[in-house]
Amino acid sequence: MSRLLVTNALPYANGPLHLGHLLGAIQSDIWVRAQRMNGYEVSYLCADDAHGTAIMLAAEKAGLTPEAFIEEIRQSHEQDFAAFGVNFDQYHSTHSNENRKLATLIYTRLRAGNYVAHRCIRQLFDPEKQMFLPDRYIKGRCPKCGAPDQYGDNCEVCGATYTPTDLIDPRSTVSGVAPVMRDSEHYFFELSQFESLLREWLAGRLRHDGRPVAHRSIVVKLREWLDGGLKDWDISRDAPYFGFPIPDAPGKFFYVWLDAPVGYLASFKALCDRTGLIFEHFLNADSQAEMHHFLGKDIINFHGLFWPAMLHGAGMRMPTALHVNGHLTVNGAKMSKSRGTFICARTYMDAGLPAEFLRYYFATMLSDEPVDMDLNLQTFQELVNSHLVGKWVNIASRTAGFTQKYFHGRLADHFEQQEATLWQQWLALYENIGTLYAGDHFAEVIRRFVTISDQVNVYITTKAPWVIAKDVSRRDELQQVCTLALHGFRLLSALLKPVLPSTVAAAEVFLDAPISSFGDARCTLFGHTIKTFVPLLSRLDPKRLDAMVAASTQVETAQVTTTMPSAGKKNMNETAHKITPDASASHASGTIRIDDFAKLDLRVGKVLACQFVEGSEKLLRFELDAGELGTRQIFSGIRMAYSEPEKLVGHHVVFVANLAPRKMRFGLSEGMILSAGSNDTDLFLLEVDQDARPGAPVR
Ligand code: B3M
Ligand code: ZN
Repeated sequence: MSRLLVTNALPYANGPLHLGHLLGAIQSDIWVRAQRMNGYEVSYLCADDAHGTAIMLAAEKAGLTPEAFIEEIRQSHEQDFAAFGVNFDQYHSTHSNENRKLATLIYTRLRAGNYVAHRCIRQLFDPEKQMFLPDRYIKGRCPKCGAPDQYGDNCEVCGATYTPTDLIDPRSTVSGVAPVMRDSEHYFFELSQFESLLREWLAGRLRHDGRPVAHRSIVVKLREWLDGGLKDWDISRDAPYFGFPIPDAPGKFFYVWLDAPVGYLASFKALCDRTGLIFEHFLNADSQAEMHHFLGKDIINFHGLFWPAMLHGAGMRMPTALHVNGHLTVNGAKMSKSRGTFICARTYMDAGLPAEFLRYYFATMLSDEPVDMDLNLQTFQELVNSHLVGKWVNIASRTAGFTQKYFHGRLADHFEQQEATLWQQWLALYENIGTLYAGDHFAEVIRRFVTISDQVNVYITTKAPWVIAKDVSRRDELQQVCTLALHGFRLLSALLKPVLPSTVAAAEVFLDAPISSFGDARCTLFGHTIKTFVPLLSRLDPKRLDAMVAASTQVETAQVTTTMPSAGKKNMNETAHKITPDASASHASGTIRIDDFAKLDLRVGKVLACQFVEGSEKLLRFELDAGELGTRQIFSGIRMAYSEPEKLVGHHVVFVANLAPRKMRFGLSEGMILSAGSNDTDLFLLEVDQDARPGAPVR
């Protein structure tokens, strides 16, 4: 009962992750983190879905073996998930030994149970390429309206649906030749034998708590399919195919969707082998462990019909629950490359946007209902700035300074009556947070967050600690205000922890009090000493969103010319901005006019952060407070001259603010910091007096 297997839908190994993938993964990651805080032991699994015709052909086009092709993509997927804090215990591949063994085992058991039938089917065949063609690899003229270049299943011009054999003048999109009809023996999984079992399972009658396996709307949909009569499922494909061979069936391979969900188990098997967990305890038919699948609404037939039937037919346990999410739109429309809203995970990170902002935005809208979600970039910016910076972090920044200055960081020993009453009020609002998370009601959690943080902020504003602080006789009162506010801050931090794991970790360091369960934050910290406050988050700068959209628009052309999704990145330059004399601005004599100089927008920037850049010997990454210009990220090639970058924090430097932003391998560089000197090691930052205001123009 206290152990959970949690899976996230497996992305195909044929392209980079985009924000749509992240929606589901962030949802499952938040759920897993919350369940751990609820006291469960969780194994959180994912893998790349590496088989099938599409991947086979994409690898061929890229001039790679399928194995090499999928391996490169797997690595990029793993990195991208990690960058968004999606923390799988095991990230595996369906093209693995574990999966071959398990898929073969399950199939063998299904065959032994008489659930597999053979039948001959007629299918279009590419005589040039010597392969059977899935419907989407055939194009021709629409049989209804005559529109050219239509796919094998429906016409995008008149909307007619048909089968590929109806097309006029059909062509294989692989070779361009006309396909021919051919017979082939296929293997079918007889799903109809499982109808009554699936009805029981769907109703939740196989769960020990009797709860439904999925949201009502999903159960209704799955039941419609059951009512309509279950058709046998074609699980074989003919060679050439990238997949696992079917035992005792030369030239036949498992259809990609047969071994894809088995990939969940393969990933878990690899985890067991690594950590000593016992696979059978989780997968035996009588296992008490729960198995939760997170997936998109377009693949519920696989997870809600075929997969539970396969598991049961093979003598294994069935899934406990399906958590289904809708699709992601960006700015109200389907993600589109021409609008710059087909946004890859990498592009978001490279624009210097904090991953946890996206996690927060998704959380504000997620519920147990599989509805589509819109990422409105304007709302996104307003929401994270107002909620996270304006409400949550603000509580700490308004009270931590006084706590340090007047009490050496020490909190009061008790609450006075008013404070005790408010604390109880907030605890009441915090009630059931763990249960809300467990039921996928993230948006409701966030509503509680907003209510509590508004109350804490109203309390601070009403008390006005900045006024009380001026009166030495009111020190106790001041300590009460800070103590209660910081307790509120901690409660909110615990609430947010599954959503913002790394930011809350920094809050825990500041409070010097760990949060490992939701209950932890209910305990008071009387007499406790906190650490110095460091700003946890800075406001989202809209320029970064613009940069992300601009970079996404460019990606389209980059992807047209490169077959490998990551190949585009290799062209990106590592070197930072260098001054290159602009011929048009310089005169023959080598002098410039004042209006040439005026083109430079030089500004004072205060260094908020300065770090080494992993993988670069030359660069330091700066984050500057640029006053009214917001914050700026700038990569500067002065690493060799500054071996302790953290010492630059707090310094005031001069930078060119109107240099066009430049996309680098490590992120967006938004300007150039001025330094004096002539070579890599002999460089000195131009500094400005500490009193200069960040953002002040330099003339
Ligand atoms: N690879 C991706 C999709 O259809 C597919 C999921 C497999 S989950 C076992 O969304
Ligand atoms: Zn048509």
